[in-house]
Amino acid sequence: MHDRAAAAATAEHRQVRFSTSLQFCFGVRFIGIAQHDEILAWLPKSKQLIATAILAQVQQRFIARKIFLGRGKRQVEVFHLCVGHSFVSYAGETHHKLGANENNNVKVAEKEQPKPPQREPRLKASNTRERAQDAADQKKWFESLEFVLEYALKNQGPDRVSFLLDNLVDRLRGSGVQVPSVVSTPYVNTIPVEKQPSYPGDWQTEVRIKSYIRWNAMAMVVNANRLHSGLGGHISTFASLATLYEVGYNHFFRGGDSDRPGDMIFFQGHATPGNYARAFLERRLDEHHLQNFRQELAKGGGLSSYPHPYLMPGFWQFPTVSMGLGPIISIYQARFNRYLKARGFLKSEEPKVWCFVGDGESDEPETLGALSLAGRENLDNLIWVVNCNLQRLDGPVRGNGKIIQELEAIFRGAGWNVLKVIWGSDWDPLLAADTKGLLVKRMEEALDGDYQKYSVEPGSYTRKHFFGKYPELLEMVNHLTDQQIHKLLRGGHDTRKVYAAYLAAMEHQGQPTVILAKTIKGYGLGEAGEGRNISHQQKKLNEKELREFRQRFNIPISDEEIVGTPFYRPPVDSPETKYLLERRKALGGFLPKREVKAEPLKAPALSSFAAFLKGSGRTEVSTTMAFVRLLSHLLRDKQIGKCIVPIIPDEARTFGMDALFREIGIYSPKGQLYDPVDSESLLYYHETKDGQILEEGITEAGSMASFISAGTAYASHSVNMIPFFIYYSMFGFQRIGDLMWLAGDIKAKGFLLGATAGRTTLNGEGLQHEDGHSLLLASTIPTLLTYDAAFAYEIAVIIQDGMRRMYQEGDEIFYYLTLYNENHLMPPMPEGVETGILNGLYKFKPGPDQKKHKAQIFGSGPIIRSALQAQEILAERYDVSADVWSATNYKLLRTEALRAKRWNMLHPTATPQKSYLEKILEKEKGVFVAVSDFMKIVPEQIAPWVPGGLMTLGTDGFGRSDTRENLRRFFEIDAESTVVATLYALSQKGAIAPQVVEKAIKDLKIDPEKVFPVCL
Ligand SMILES: Cc1ncc(C[n+]2csc(CCOP(=O)(O)OP(=O)(O)O)c2C)c(N)n1
Ligand SMILES: [Mg+2]
Repeated sequence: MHDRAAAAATAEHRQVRFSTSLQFCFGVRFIGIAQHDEILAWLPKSKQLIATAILAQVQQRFIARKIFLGRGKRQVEVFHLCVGHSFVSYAGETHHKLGANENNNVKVAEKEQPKPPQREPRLKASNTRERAQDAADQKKWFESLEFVLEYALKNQGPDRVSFLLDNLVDRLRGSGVQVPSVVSTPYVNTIPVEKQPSYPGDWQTEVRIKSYIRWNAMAMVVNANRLHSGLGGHISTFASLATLYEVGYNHFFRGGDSDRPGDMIFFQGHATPGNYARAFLERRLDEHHLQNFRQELAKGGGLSSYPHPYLMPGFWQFPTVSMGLGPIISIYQARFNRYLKARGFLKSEEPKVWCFVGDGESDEPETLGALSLAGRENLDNLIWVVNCNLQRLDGPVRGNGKIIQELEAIFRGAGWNVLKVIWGSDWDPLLAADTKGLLVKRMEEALDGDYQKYSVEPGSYTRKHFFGKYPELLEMVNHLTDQQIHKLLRGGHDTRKVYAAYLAAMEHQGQPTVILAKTIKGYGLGEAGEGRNISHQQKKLNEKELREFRQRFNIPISDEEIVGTPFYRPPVDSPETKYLLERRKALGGFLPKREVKAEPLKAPALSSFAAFLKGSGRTEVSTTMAFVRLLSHLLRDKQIGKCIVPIIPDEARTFGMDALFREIGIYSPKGQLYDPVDSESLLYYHETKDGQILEEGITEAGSMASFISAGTAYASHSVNMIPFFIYYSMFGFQRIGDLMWLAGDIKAKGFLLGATAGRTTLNGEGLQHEDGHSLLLASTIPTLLTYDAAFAYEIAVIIQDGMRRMYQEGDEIFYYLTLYNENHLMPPMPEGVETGILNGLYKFKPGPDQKKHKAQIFGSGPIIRSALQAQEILAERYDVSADVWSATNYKLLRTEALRAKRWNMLHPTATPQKSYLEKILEKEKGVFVAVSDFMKIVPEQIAPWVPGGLMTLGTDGFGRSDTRENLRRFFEIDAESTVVATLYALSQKGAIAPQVVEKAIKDLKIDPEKVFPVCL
């Protein structure tokens, strides 16, 4: 048998580390089979049972066949403990009291001894005597345990053994021991039938409610598409989810009507018809809403296709339809809830965070990318339900494999509690009769592609191809008709199994839980789409299919009516409506529901930023440094300091923020269990349980998820938190733009700080780091204000006003500010420029009088210095007086101008309106030039409203690593290039001769034949 086991060890298993006693005593969680030959070598060979047990931990198929048949992971864990952990207490030799230090590592309580063994007996013993002693101890422990198990197995049966082992595991867990997990367990339900709690609800009423919801959800999509072909919508996702939702709605999901925040539920994005259909039964929505599904512009309003708080702000809380974003945000949301609790903002009972995930969605890197955070931080306030309907849009998720098994291994490896809900109750008697493990073996053998086929084909097919593989199995289902075989329920459609899993998830402590629920896509649609590859796209049902649907779910709609696919809602005083409402009342109100109850904050007055308004004197500073100082200043503010949430993906030192580590601490649920290497220094790396900084490590996506959680605390926790997420600007919109888009949808508030901005300012870093387009990407988000500040006082004015607007006035917007790392003198704020800074453009330094020609140069960020130098050169050498303007926000200028233009178009006979931009430029003379460290298209946004047009300079093209000077010449945004552009604009207007420009090019040493920096 050992040989067979070894032979069966597949390459994919080998990559998983085997955890032996030493490893898992000290926190390593993974268990696999990579070194199974070594394990076998130190197993007591004569004892087949234990050997099998160990093999079971390394070979799941043996688990299924041998002593762990159908019992799941726990026994396996216990065997790890027994063998790897020197399970002396049960052997009756010594009673160890196992405890855990704060790091959750095993420690033996003081005065208790002996210590747990520190090494693998055979592999690590340092000398012969020790080795012999270890081996002898080990043997005794094995024998003692084995005796107990064999005795129990013989005399009391597997159930009692299971009970015994479960209790031992619980005892260890209760003592804080990190019980390791195997990466995969048999393809059966994790919760055995004997552990299933009884169902507390009125099961039959619930079934009826669920059926009506199913019908209405289907009818919404069918009706919408009948009226307007191509409106889209999805029937089959919710059809697979209905039970998973309904058990939650009737028994678990807590609403937020009390002081406690409601549970935060990330519903599967394209299953919205199910949520709407339920809200209809709850009488939160009416028939006209359902009729206007996906017709949001219809009279009286419609329903958004997917969960969008921006479009339905009283209803949806979490946008989820961009696959992967809901899952990652849910993890950081659960973590942020803990952060709020640790910092004293969340005083009431902690809400649960639920996230419904598609099995196909699990392929998105964002879905699985942050799992380990949830495991590491013991987020037992987080429950994921993966709807394993085995299909995605085009076809099977893992036709040649098993998505549930694959996910189980991943989640377990990341430290999650995994509950598999694979088989419905109909399978319980079959599994009970499966004394030889043949059924489980067959369950393991069949692939997801096969299971999909079983859901589509008649029962005779399953009889022949699934059960028929082994005569004994065939016999086992002799008493079932083909129809009954076809109807054998999958776990995710079985209310009782789902309830058991949810309850276990709610009660589980110390780990997040994932429920892997096996379902059928398009469940109940029959030939119209159940289990079929076209199921995801199915939007229409013919009359026959409608009748079948009605029949299957007992919907009280007559033959005459059925063609019209009417909605059905039981009367107000019906048992169903009463039950439904009573359940929601008992659970604290309706969900989903978004409500803004946060008290406004008082933003500090601009005068409190005096230090930033008066300039930097003779000291050169960058806008990044100015921002960091401003942040420190805000953190000390008595009113709002504590509400600030600095979020940093491992770049605090780059941005000069390391002083904050000690000052306000880095949030860590475990505090700091080690002596930091720099503890002697003033700025040591300080982790603490109530730390204020979210130091996320290298994950911009995770940081953005934290930003979103913090930025929506005003709606989800009724408390205004002010996130400042500072990052390398290149790795913002470009890398995680979809999360930033979602931040707009979810109405997150706060400040995004794109540091190291500018294609030429971050010199030396090259193509992948130098950002000259984040402002452009940012400009696509409607509720985002994007600022490109040049000076410290501008930063102060923008942030002060941002706080006022978002937290005092309640505007549901957010901010993006570029920050640069170029040091220069920060001038004092000129009089009266605040409005100009906020509106996007103001005159910073007028040119000298009495020059022949006039020009206006708009500069942004540190490149305003090119404009200022050009101003001098133009005056001195070319008789041009150039006024220099600071352009802080082209997007806003454009939006304002568009607004005025549109109004004028629609009111052609009224006095035309003028935008801010038009007003401030109308009296200005000369040519207009814009220069910045961003692509030309950024200033070009305002070109239509600039008198005489706009000459733009910018950094189109890939970045390069070189000095700032060289880069600015290369991209033609330095002072000399600005002079030439201004002169050229003047020559274009006929104000000067082209020869003057040509001479300037020569004098200023610009190579007219130099390479064009923009490709193509
Ligand atoms: C990022 C992203 N890519 C693609 C899509 C389009 N899309 C919507 S649903 C879907 C299939 C989802 O399959 P699964 O996650 O298994 O959900 P199911 O409908 O099967 O429950 C796809 C590809 C999307 N919404 N988001
Ligand atoms: Mg799916």
